Amino acid sequence: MKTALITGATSGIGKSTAYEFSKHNINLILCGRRQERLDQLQSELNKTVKVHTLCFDVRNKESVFKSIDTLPQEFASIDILVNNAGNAHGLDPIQTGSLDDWDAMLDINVKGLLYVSKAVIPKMISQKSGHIINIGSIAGKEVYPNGNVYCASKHAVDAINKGMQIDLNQYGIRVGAIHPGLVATEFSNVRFKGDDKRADTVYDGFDPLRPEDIADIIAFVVTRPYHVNIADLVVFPTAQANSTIVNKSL
Ligand code: NDP
Ligand code: 8X3
Repeated sequence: MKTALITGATSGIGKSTAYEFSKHNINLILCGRRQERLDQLQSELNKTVKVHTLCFDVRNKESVFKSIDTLPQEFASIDILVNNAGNAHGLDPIQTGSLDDWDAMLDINVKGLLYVSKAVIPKMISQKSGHIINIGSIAGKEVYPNGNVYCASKHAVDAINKGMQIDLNQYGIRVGAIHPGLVATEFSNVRFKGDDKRADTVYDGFDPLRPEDIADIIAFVVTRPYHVNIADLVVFPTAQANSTIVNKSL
């Protein structure tokens, strides 16, 4: 049986991926900052697969390395890493954006992803196999009004994905990114700092992607034969044409 480490497993895309992987008999290392949610997931999913939880903030490099370096023996080798933890913080023009929001997005979405990857990659190199899935965004392919720093963080994920593909090629490690458009998760609740009414308006009037849709695609990606690597994938809801064009009249 394979083992997957999923960051940001307490909500949205990461949580749905945990459920989807359990259907494919993939053992799980589930990460997030909210221990009670991790505990709940563990008690539900360990009926099907082995589940270990790691509660850390991806910004805290000591916690990241300590948690991953001291995994129990049965979870020590990691076959799949889903670099999913991340969020947008704020939606402001560059001239009025908050420094705290900028720090959060760059520290979590970029540096956090790097810390977790740096902790896991040596295991994959020594196994001469592994699969890293980086969750980017359409915001990593386009820049939209007021998206500035979030878009920068996701453009960085796109670049890191390509860099990993090049550098890890010699070890037979698969690397690929999935770039979703609008997915109805807690993403906008976080972006708008708990203004749930404003968050709901993002997904009003059209049929957005659901986290299960992305989880289904991630499961497809990891279950391809080993010689097949899905390297870069953009996924929209049907109503979406790009970052700014969403048909709300369907
Ligand atoms: P959610 O807000 O539902 O989930 C975000 C997850 O990230 C949570 O599990 C959260 O866990 C975790 N997380 C956030 N900050 C940290 C941190 N500092 N340390 C550890 N974990 C953290 O959003 P989504 O499921 O939508 O987002 C998942 C990924 O998908 C993100 O990278 C996002 O940028 C990307 N994405 C989302 C899209 C969307 O429209 N929803 C579209 C394109 C990409 P906890 O709070 O417990 O730590
Ligand atoms: C999330 C999608 O369009 O809000 O990455 O940036 S978007």
